[in-house]
Order: sequence, then C-alpha cells, then structure tokens
Amino acid sequence: MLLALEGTLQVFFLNVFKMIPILDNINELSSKTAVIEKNNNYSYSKLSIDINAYSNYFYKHNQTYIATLLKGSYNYTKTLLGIWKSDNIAVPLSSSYPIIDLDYFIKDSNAQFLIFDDENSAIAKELKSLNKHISSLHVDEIKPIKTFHPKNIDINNEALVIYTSGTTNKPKGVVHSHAALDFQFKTLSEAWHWSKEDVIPVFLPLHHIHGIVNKLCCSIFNNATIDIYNGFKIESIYNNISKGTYTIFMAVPTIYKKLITYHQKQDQLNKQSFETACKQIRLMISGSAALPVSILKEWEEISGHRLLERYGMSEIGMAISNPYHGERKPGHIGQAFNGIEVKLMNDDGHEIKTDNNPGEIYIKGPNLFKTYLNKPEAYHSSFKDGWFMTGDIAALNNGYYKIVGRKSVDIIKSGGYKISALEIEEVARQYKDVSDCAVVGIEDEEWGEIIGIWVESMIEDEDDFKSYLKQNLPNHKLPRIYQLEGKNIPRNSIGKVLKKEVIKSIIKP
Ligand code: MLC
Ligand code: AMP
Repeated sequence: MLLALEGTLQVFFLNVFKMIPILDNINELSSKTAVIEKNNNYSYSKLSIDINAYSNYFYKHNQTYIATLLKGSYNYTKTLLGIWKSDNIAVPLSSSYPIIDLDYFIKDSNAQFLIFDDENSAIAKELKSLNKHISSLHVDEIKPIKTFHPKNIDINNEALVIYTSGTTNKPKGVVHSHAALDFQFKTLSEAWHWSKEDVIPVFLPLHHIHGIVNKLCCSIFNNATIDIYNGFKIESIYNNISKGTYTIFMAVPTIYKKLITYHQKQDQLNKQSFETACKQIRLMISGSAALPVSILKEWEEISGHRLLERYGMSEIGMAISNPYHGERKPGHIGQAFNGIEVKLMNDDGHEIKTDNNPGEIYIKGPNLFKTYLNKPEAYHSSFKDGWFMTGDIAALNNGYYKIVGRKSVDIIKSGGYKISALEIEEVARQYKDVSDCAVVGIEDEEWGEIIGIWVESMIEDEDDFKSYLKQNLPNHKLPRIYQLEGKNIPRNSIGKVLKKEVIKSIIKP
C-alpha cells in the first residue's frame, strides 16, 4: 500500500521534474530483478526507493563531489545512481589503492562526502583522519524515508569522475557529464542490441569506464539484470556461465585468457557444460586492451563465439567497435560508432586516408569528457582543432581500424589497466637505495604487458624494496620483473633513458 502510494507520488513528480534518461528508465513499480548479489535479488522498485533516499539525504547539496569506497555490490549500484538522482557527482574509488593515492583522489576532487561499506570502514576511518572536513558515511546511514525531494537535473551537469593515469604527473580526474554518459548508454545499447532480457555478470573494477558504463549502467539503462561480484572470482563466474545464467559477457583480454586456462584444467563433464552454455550467450565482447589473435582463436574454439573487439578510453568512452552483425575482424577494433568521428593524423599534422598507414587516433563527438578536474591546461593540450588526441596509433585496413602502437612508451596497459611508467619510477626513486630507475611494459600474452623495473643502483635488501613498493602502489602497478643488480640503464649521448633498449635488454624470468 505504502509502496504503491510512494510510486504514484513519484510518477507525479517525474512528470514535473526533469530527469536524466538512465533514472527515468527505472520503473518504480517493477518487480523485475535489477541486481543479483550472491543469493539476494533486488528489484527495480526497491532500487528506485533506495535511490530516492539519496535525493533526500543530499537534498541541500548540488554538484558536490561524493567519493565512494564500496565493493562491487547492490550498495555500489544504488549509491552511484542515488548520487546522480540527487544531482551530485560520483567519484568512485577502489580500496586496491594505497592510502596515499586515495588521499590524493579525495583532496584533488575536493570530495565533501565519503560513502563506504563494512569492507572499507578501516580505510574510510584513515581517510577521515587525513581529511577532517569530509563527512564520512556508512552506506546504511542513507535510509529511505517517505517524503521525496526530486530535483531538476541539467543533462550537461557533471556526473562522474574517473581517475586515469597519464604520462605526466599524478593521475587525472576525467569528468563526464550526464549528456556524454547518456550518449554512451544509447550508443552501446543500440550497437550491441541490449534488451531488458539481458543478464550480465559484473566483475570488473567499478572505478573505471568498462565496469561502470559498459556493464553496470548499460544494464540498468535497459532494465536488464546485473549479477554483481566483488571482483573477478573465476570459479563462480565459470560455474555461473556453465549454468546458463548470462546472455551477454564483457571482459578484458586477460580475463578471457584466465578463463581459457581454467577451462583447460576442468574434467570432460565440466568442459562440456561450459562450452554448451557459452553457445547460448548472445554476445561476448573484449576491450580495454589489445585482444591477441591467439586468445580470440582459442576462445572461439571453446565457446563458439568470435569475440567482438571494441576500443575505448576513460576520456572518450567507447568510440570504435567491430559490428554486432557482419564481420568481426581478428586483430582489429572495427569502425567508429554512429555519431562519433574518428580520424588518423600523422606527425606532420596531415590526415591519413590510405590503408596501412599508421597515425594517431583523433576523436570528436558527444561522447567526449567535459574536463580534467583542476587541470585545465592538460585538458586543452589534449585537443587539436576540437579533436581529442588519444595517443594511440592505428592504421586503416579495408574500413577497419587496427591498433599498431602507442605514442608514448611510458603508457603501459597491464591486465586492462592503464598505468604510467613515470608514476612508478617516481615512487621507486623515493626508496633510499634507488639513484635512478626505468620502468617499462614488456609484452605478454596473458597480461598484455608486464611491468618491468630496472634500478641503476644496488638494492641492499630486495624484499624490503618490494614491500616498500607494495605499500605505495596498487597491486596492478607493481613491477613483476626486477633488474636490481646495479647495472647502467641504456641511455643516449645526452643521458636520456632509451626505453626501447631497456625493454630489449631487461632480463625476463
Ligand atoms: C596481478 N598479477 C599480475 C598483474 N596483476 N601479474 C602481472 N601483471 C599484472 N598486471 C598477479 C598477482 O601478483 C598474483 O600473482 C596473481 O596475478 C593474481 O593477482 P590478483 O590481484 O588476484 O589478480 P586478479 O584479481 O586475478 O586480477 C586480474 C584481473 C584484474 C585481470 C581480473 O587485473 C582486472 O580486473 N583487470 C581489469 C581492469 C579494467 O577493468 N580495466 C578497464 C579500464 S577502462 P600470484 O603469483 O600472487 O598468484 C578502459 C577503457 C576501455 O580501459 O576501453 O575499456
Ligand atoms: P583507460 O585510460 O584506462 O581508459 O585506457 C584506455 C586505453 O586502453 C586506450 O587509450 C588504449 O590504449 C587501450 N585500449 C582500449 N581498448 C583497446 C583495444 N581494443 N585494443 C587496444 N587497446 C585498447
């Protein structure tokens, strides 16, 4: 009865107030499952009520940055959408980062609130002690109440900040408006034929575009169902695929490789159920890093799926994709999505229009980010004549783009994460024994690239150095290959480190 009354009131308010489409699409009367978390199902109507609680709680705050430290969960989902419904800006953070980084994200974004769950309460406490001004809130403190304070939300308002690594300085906060996100939801939904019948496992980190936009938000936007995991749990994901739970699957290449290896270790019966169930999934997508053709082929043999590879970036969302229908070309990222312009530019500033001629990918369209938080110069210098310069090098081949490299050797992609070599060097140089060092990405089939570090001075206690790095870097930024014998780093005549030589000469295990 109360639910029905609340629903009616909301329908009334929604007719009066301007809302953003992803929130508009949430049917407050629907008993359909929005999120499955372990054995619990959360309906769209429950989600709607829980989101409204945020409107009430943050009623007096507009366009305020709200940081979150929440595991992959229903709580994460309702908090992200609740922050949007209250016209505030979500800054999703991950506890995989050391305190020093989290503290930087809080300060850089000038977050006024930090919403955390049980799993992150100790870190939240530490962050609160470093940022006295912040209101630190356990997610359970935001409770639904009967009154509802709807707000007008301008689609051009800021919605989301994603921290991403670059070649200079500290990570940059990429700011997206609702308009850019909405364009992404619509574009991806259309291109990949999302429907309310879809069920997707969400296990990627929820502080990056791939997990947040492509998986979680597209599912909500389409009234589909999310099966949410707290990270990549291979055994349960594999078993749930085998049970035929999912209709759509998205992951980074490293995860496909991990699933292949896991599958190969199964007995015949398990193998058979997995392979049969895979064939019932309607779409499997790979992105965030180059998909090696070897992985594409192995996966095709197991699952019967030719993976749909697509290309994106924190600043641009998704821009290029192989087709849903039509040829998915191995080793290629496909064509521009509808409404997004792509061109290749050579070093002389000329557009490349011929095949097999590499150039930097430039992007234009409603998908682009709004700014880098507090870094207007970095924002302006990443554009030329209104085009965003991605730093990725591609060539055209019969109408399909193919990534052939990256402009900067200091950007590494490992496990689907973008990592700055300079950031790791900066941390390593602060260790007492390190006079100078060079960090590089070394090609690897499973991880895309593996991080290697070459230290020029002798390290007295290797274990101590490694544990220092562990304390100061998130797991995905840790070097896995160490050259610590104090040998000279290859340099040119003016002392500049020759990273390509470092890559060649570093001793791989
Ligand atoms: C972990 N390990 C690594 C590693 N990370 N080894 C080499 N290189 C790395 N980068 C090792 C650990 O030391 C450990 O070894 C073992 O792997 C397991 O570690 P883990 O931390 O438990 O790893 P796991 O949880 O399995 O993580 C792997 C992963 C994760 C692939 C699931 O990296 C991940 O979620 N990646 C996705 C990132 C993502 O979403 N990117 C999208 C960004 S948006 P040992 O020896 O101790 O067992 C974007 C735009 C776009 O890029 O286009 O989408
Ligand atoms: P991020 O900043 O974490 O969003 O990472 C974006 C980067 O991921 C891009 O600039 C590319 O270098 C890389 N990337 C994403 N998708 C692909 C792909 N399909 N092939 C190769 N690289 C990719």
